[in-house]
Amino acid sequence: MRFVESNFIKSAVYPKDYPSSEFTDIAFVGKSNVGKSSLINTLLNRKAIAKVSSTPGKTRLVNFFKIRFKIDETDEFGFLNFVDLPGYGYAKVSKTERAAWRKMVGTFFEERIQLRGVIFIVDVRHKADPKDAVMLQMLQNNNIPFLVVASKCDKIKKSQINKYLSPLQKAFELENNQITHFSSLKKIGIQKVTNWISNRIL
Ligand SMILES: Nc1nc2c(ncn2[C@@H]2O[C@H](COP(=O)(O)OP(=O)(O)OP(=O)(O)O)[C@@H](O)[C@H]2O)c(=O)[nH]1
Ligand SMILES: [Mg+2]
Repeated sequence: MRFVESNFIKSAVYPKDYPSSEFTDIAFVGKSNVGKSSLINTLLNRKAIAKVSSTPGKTRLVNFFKIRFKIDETDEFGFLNFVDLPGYGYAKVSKTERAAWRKMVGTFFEERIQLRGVIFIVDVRHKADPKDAVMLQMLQNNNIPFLVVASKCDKIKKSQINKYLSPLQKAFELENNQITHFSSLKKIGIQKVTNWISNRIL
């Protein structure tokens, strides 16, 4: 699969505002500032279709993008939606906002029937975080297939990647094929993530 064209559709909070679409969704979740929006841009080979910011908490709504893809070794094309979900775990967020986030993301997982899988992004340098464990539980409770993507791997030495991935894999009780590393800066891991998405969609 190769992503050939992408367009922002809309932002939403409530299911009534989700774009109705006959196409399936792949969503992106993770703590604030882990690089969700950057990863989307990198996969799509776009500079800034998803808004990237040095200020955490930039993505506050559920953002939908329509993606046209080409299927490998054929002349066939198809469509899917990418969904950039707001990040969690940002310290300067009130209790009320936190509850609103939980409701917004929880409702999306429960009600978006065409959701086929989630790319769950963590910072490769960070130890297993209880907030991520809560997210994992939300995904498992809703039977949503997920791939853990350890981002910003350009920040560590190549030879150290397994040293960082193994404890995460262990803590989250993941199979080998449920975790991979990624760098938007160095464009590492694009193929693995794309293949996972392809297997969920095709
Ligand atoms: N070194 C490095 N920095 C990255 C990478 N990906 C993202 N960043 C930086 O991390 C910061 C946050 O990136 P975003 O893509 O906005 O992160 P996000 O998870 O969408 O953040 P929120 O929407 O605020 O939750 C920005 O300063 C990015 O430039 C990466 O692969 N390597
Ligand atoms: Mg973002």
